Amino acid sequence: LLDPKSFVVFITGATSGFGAAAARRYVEAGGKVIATGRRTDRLKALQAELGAENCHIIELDVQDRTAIDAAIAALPAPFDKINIVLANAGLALGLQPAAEADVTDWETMIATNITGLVYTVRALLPGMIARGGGHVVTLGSVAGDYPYPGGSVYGATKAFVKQFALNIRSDVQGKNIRVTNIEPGLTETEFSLVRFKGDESRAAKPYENTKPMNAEDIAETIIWSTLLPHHVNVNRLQVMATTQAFGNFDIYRG
Ligand code: NDP
Ligand code: 8X3
Repeated sequence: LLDPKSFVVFITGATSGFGAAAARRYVEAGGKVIATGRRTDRLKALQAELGAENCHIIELDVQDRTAIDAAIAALPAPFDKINIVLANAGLALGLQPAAEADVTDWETMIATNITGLVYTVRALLPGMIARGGGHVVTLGSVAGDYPYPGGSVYGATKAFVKQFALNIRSDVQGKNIRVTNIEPGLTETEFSLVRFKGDESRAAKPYENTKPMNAEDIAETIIWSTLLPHHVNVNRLQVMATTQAFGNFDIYRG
């Protein structure tokens, strides 16, 4: 396995859920992280917990391409030697049928999950190639493979992320860059609270009377995929809670 002490990990969406858990897990393993997100109070608390020598923080909205480029250009040593990008920031908004969905919700999901993610990867890839290698880890979802009612644009953004990751692999052939799309299923984070816009009782429903995965479970799969030797590339990693499986096709009988 690789030595995680050599890892410098740029994380989007490090204020909560998978991103925050991954920041803790990488620092625990001896790595350094650049933790980014919009909520500065959360970033400051994370830095206080992990130590400024291990955790550099940047307030960043992934929809702002100029800010991403400026933040990367201004990184101090040793945080400027990024060799892992965890393109994790993302969200689902709403669960209405397509004909009733709020179009601004769709726009926000596309602007974050697709546009923000490609900005992030595009900004960091050339530096990693110039430094001799690295690893791009993207956050897809089971929703990128399996359709479900109300998942129209969210699932489609995650299908985009999967194909983007696979296509990048083709482009970086021979450059010592690995690309992995992590595809989790039901995991209890702030994801559901965001999807249902702060409605705590609706947000709790998907996790009621069952055992979902938690952010630490996914952080473990993320770090595992990056610890494997350089000659091993996990293309896609689909992970579900043991309590989650597949349903029947929905046949309409009029
Ligand atoms: P959380 O809501 O707990 O975390 C989402 C993170 O994304 C937050 O840190 C948030 O930070 C950040 N974020 C959202 N919008 C922006 C933005 N415009 N700019 C920068 N950061 C942003 O959810 P999860 O940890 O569960 O989700 C992380 C990723 O995993 C997402 O891409 C999600 O789609 C995916 N996923 C989640 C699953 C689940 O069941 N939980 C399953 C499969 C995939 P801030 O608001 O501070 O900017
Ligand atoms: C998050 C999992 O099933 O809520 O991507 O879409 S799901």
